Amino acid sequence: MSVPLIATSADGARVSLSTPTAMPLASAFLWNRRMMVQINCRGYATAQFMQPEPAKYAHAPNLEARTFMQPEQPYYAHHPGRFFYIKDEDSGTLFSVPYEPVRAAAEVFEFIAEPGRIGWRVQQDGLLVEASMQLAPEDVVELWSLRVRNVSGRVRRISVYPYFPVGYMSWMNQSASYRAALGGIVCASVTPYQRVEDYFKNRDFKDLTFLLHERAPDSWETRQAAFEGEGGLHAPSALQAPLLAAGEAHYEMPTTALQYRLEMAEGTDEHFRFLFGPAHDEAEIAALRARHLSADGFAAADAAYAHYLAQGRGCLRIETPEPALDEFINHWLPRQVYYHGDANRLTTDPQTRNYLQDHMGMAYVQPQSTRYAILRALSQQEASGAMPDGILLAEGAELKYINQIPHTDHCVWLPVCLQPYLDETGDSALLDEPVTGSDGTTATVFERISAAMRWLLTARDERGLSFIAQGDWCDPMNMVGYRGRGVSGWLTLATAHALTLWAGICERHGRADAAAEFRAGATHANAAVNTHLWDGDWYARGITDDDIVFGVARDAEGRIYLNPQSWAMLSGAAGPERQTRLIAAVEAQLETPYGVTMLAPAYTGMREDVGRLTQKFPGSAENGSVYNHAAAFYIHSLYHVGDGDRAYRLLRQMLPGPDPQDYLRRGQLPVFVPNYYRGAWYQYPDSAGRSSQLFNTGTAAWVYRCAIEGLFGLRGDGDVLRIAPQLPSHWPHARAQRRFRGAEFDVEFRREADCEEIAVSVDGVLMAEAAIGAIEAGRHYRVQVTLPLSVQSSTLVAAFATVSGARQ
Ligand code: CEZ
Repeated sequence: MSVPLIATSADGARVSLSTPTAMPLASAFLWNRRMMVQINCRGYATAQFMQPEPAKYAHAPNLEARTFMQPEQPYYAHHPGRFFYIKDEDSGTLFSVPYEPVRAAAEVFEFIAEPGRIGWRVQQDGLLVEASMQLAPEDVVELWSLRVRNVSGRVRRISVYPYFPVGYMSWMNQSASYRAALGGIVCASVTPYQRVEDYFKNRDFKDLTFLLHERAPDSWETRQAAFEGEGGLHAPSALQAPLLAAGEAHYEMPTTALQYRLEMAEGTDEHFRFLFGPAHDEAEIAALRARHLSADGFAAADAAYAHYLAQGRGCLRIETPEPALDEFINHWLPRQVYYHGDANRLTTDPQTRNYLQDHMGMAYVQPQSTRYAILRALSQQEASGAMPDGILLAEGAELKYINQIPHTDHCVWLPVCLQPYLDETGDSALLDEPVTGSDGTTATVFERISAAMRWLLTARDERGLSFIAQGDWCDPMNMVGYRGRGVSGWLTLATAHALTLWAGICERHGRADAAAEFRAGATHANAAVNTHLWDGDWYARGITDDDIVFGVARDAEGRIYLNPQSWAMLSGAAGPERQTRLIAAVEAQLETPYGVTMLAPAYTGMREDVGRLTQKFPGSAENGSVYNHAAAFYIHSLYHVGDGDRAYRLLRQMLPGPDPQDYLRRGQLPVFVPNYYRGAWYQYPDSAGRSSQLFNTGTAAWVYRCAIEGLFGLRGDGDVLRIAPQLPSHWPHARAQRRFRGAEFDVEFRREADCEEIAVSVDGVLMAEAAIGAIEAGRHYRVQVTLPLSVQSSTLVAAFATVSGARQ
């Protein structure tokens, strides 16, 4: 029987990959509020922790270190990973787990991703090795377990060598030694700096990296050069000796390697536990050891981490004709949303748009966190009403990197993210909450968002089109308007959409005057786009400083961009006829088997009036990949206009599998949605579809929202739960459990031949409309939804119009 490439457990919470070579970059991640680790099936890892800025403890040299590289410190090939070498002492045979660095083909290989653990099961040379990593919810430390079982039918004499390279730590000071009292290897360094003031910042850094063991080893090595020697990483010279040399590293590349010499009878097990991580001093290392390095400590961390994850389990459980979708939406998608919202992508100054969209996702997971985020963001609003480029989360944090580049879209995300929060919670009191800004002034949420909307209305040119400065949602579109004149078509549409949403909120909360003002603003912005940016079959992306319209049919590259099309549907700029045309244009020019790309054709060289976006490799990132965040906007807009079948098709394309060929092409496990899949599939057909493996992406929040409110149509609206599903017409039935306002709704959807329009009954009683009111927290509702056999999109459009009419 052949082993499937990818297998999932019956409950979908365990995904495993049966080879380390077919999808070499396939990865999974664990995190807590202070750290994250992403590790791939072969054992290469990227880890990061907050102190409070992001830092590494087993790292590639940072830029600064490279600049100041000393000639006597050659830059060794760096390989951040977690490896276990296993050597047969009699035959000399060597292999390693997970797969790197020896790369010997195993008899059995399994890379296993679970929500709270990442592990491997590898059988080789008569030995079954199980390795796994878990985290504790509060501390910065990796908890590693290793179990070796002799299944060879004879006595075995082996050496087991955990090898966790640390990399080049510092050109100022780096060393390592074995510390018997602490029970492990400690690598020490001084973070490089030159400005005196940095000394005081760095003084509390965790400049130590440790590997602690539970069982005392037979020997160890702490010098990377001595360990790897002439054999290199694949066959370290040090493994040829009976024992590692127990060396100390004095200003040379440190490392952590241990050796256990074992004699194992047939059928016996050896079990090891290790801790790996950064620390400030020995006391901290000792405390981590005491807390975690035991069977009880691991079990406690496991339970605590499971509890942590359970708090982010989301509000939807589904059962559909597509098990792969169920697994992803029930287990992995809310987890990814929770990661973004709870850890803020491990930054102290998240981009404002990311912060708000990530917390839009949290409205379905932990709404109190969304509330906090909205208040926190508004407390940093500028006097003009503009929102800053990033939101500072920690004391002493500063706006860095991309947040020093002026982008003009941040205000848009306030109502876009507030709307679902209000729908989800009904917490209209938030609007009257006073917020004191950094300048000391106090204004309510209502006043502050109104000011932000007025800022959007003023930041436009004489035509009514929004200035782009050095970027909008698209970070690297930095040269369209850097001279102060260029405008963004997308941003003008997004402004119209934000204003309309905000007008709806104003209306509902008795602010009719404000509603009228903002509605008029939206109409004006939409009209400006329709006048200046409609290109015949789709909307242009913008107009440059030199008054050149781009993203239009005459452009050989970047002819059509996705975002203006999506947001023209959301904002209402596109009437039915334009909608039909632009959807057809997107289908013809942007759709691929792996989802819808963000622009096409990809740029092949710098276009100086667009910017560094055009310098990215064709088909990567914003330059024409299937950029899932933008694809999710499009899907959301398709649900908005009632094109549920198309929306579902594209949503489904965002997830890899279950066809093995699709997994192989994307190289991505169905445990998170990556920020992009490669596009440019005419130019580079071989790499088209390949995953970026990056799990930081606004996509997660939007896809979760699309599933809840679009696909299943279970959306809050004032005091009621509206039911307006847009299930794909080929689904005869589906089931959803929706948690909403403290109640549980068990919803069964069924298509029936004699059904002409949606009918909803609750606990056996037919409702007058497709909505459930007077919701009692704690109650369990049994809901039956009957749908016509083949849903006419017109019915859905009509249903949607009722809902959005009531909302706006
Ligand atoms: O960053 C994301 C940003 O975090 O790109 C999105 C933007 O909306 C998000 O706020 C689209 O531009 O070149 C760049 O600066 C890129 O823009 C990246 O930093 C990009 C990363 O790929 C993360 O996804």
